[in-house]
Amino acid sequence: MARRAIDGQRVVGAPAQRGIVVAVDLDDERRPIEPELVEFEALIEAAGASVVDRIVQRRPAVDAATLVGSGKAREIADRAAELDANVIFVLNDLRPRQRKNLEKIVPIAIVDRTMLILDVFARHARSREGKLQVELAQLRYRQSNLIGAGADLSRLGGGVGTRGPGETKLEVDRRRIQQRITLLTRQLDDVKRQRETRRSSPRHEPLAALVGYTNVGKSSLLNALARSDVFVADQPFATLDPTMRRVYLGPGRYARVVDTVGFITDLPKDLVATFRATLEELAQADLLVNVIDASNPDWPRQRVAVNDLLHELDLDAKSRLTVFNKADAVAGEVPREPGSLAVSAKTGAGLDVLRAELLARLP
Ligand SMILES: Nc1nc2c(ncn2[C@@H]2O[C@H](COP(=O)(O)OP(=O)(O)OP(=O)(O)O)[C@@H](O)[C@H]2O)c(=O)[nH]1
Ligand SMILES: [Mg+2]
Repeated sequence: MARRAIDGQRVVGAPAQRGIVVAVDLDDERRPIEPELVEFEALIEAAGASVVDRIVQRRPAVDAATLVGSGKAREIADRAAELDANVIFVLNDLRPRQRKNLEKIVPIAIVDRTMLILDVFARHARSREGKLQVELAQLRYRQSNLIGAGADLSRLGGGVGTRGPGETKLEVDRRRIQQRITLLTRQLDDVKRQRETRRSSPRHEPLAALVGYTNVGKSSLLNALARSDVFVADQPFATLDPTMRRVYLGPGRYARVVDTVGFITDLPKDLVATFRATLEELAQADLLVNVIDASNPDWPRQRVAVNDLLHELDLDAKSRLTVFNKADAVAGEVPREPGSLAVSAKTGAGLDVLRAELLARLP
């Protein structure tokens, strides 16, 4: 059976992963679980796995030892055997101790939300820098959470990864992981230096950066504005590498518009750390165009996540323009706020107003 080395390639043609979604619902009315589950399942799909069941346990707090209650854990194990599932996807944060205990009761791979997001990133990374960044984030996360290679999504499938690795295997893994981290860090430094050299070339046209939650239509908007053909897909994290296009605003006036990686609630810390260099390019922008998916009833929650991340990236002081996209798909009224615009990247509605606004707001 072909296996994926720590630094190796994805196994081609590996059998599909059949997953059970597991979540603890803390019944917090400020944080309803349903939208989070919907988003979680979209991530699972983007990672190429399928959901065969969903088990949600409602309780006032997570179990300190096993996350779900131990009775529930046994129920999950039975269900997994019955449905021939080879992975459980856990929505809540999982401490190393909880993971270890849970592994003993449910003897299949356990993948948490962070690992899932990292896996989707790994699948979608195209540039050398993107690939290095994702692998580094994966290894760091694995290292700090004592996760063995048995839980590697891309290795799952018939017979593989049905159990966590033994202690000795883990020791070997750990040493190799550390060596690999050192190497990746060095390579990334090189890439960064090269980019800085490129950046120092003269730029005279103003720069607007599209920011927003994942899947809101940032790339579509760039395409509509620049008449370009950047990759667009109805799934989270279709874009990872920043893409810049020149956009015509009016006679003799152009702007550079950059499309970047989308945000998500609780974006894994290891990812923010490794992607900081990419995101730092936002600091170069004259204007942040905050794109919102007006057709998604969950947009207010998404907006909070975006604001939190912009704050974390020290971008609070940047000039911002709020754009409600997918206006064509809104049932009822498009949300309006002072200074905001409603557009549709799909139909082109509102793009003239957006161009005019960019012209007025950019230096
Ligand atoms: N109805 C409608 N759909 C849209 C519109 N803009 C984008 N979409 C769809 O929304 C989905 C996501 O679009 P993308 O442009 O890939 O979104 P993104 O923000 O770049 O997403 P990531 O790069 O994955 O973060 C695609 O299926 C698009 O076709 C719009 O104005 N109206
Ligand atoms: Mg995109």
